[in-house]
Amino acid sequence: MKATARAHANIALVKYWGKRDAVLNLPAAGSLSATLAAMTTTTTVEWRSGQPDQLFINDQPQVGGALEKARRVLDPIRQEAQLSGAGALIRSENDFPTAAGLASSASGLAALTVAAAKSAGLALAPGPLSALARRGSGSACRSIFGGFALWSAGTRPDGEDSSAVCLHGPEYWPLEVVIAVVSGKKAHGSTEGMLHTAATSPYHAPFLQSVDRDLEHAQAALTERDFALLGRVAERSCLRMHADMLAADPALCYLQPTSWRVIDRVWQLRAEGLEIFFTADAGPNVKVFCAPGQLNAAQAALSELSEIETLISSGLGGDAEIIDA
Ligand code: 2P0
Repeated sequence: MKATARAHANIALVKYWGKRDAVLNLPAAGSLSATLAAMTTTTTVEWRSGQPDQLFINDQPQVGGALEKARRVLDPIRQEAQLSGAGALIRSENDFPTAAGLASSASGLAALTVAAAKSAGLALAPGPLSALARRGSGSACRSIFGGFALWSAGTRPDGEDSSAVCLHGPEYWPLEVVIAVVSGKKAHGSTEGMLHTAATSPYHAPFLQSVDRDLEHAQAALTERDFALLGRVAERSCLRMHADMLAADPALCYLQPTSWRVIDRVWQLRAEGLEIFFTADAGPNVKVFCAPGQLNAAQAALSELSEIETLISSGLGGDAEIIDA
């Protein structure tokens, strides 16, 4: 009744921002991501009869939101595995600095899902594992897969057609990423930010309408290994998402002045010939994707920006997997 799993964080190239069902975490549009080797969560789940669910992240006991998200994954497993009287003891460790504002919910909920299902004796295929992880945190459904993943919005009210698939494994196109960690005031949570944007931004419907075309172009860029096209799509998806957030009332402003300086430097470096592009999520950090062979030059150039706190570099990561059972 005990298993340990490992999963990696993912960065969206075509962004998820908006839900069609907030209880089941069904997105209003699809999204596409790359999974990162360097940001890993390792989670052990042990089912114990007659005990409550307990969650520790980096040895800190969690209550409230984090435990709530975990239960959205644990409850369907408990039901399916007929473990109604049992609670899960969950110990989760991130190998990257959570204090730096790097999202851990995707890798965390993906690792939890894989470990919880295995330890409950359920042999689930990657598709159902992805749909379960989605219930905990939307973007977690993409972290079940290594390389490049596509999460479809689906149309069914029960969400059974809304999970991720692997488009290409990590070896298909070994892109690399430099994450520029930028300090800034604590951002609003993604769930809350999405609901606020959907309720108040006049740009939300146009943003959602633009996603299908971005998904089509991003998939074509991957098929052709066309880095310039992938960068064009990723930057416009990112900036349209931030425009949508900025148009909310009151505005949601996740990017800081330093984030913009990094973005501007990426544009300059690209004009000088480096094959790189940026993306940014619900926080001030900027993620710089590099074509194969471009990482060292990108890292050297970005390290000259003194406002950046840390640079973290990574290749693409593999599937979420059981490492001990
Ligand atoms: C993404 N983000 O596609 C987008 C871009 C942030 C900005 O997915 O409410 O933590 O748990 O489904 O998955 C972050 O949102 O939100 C996210 P919930 P989640 O990566």
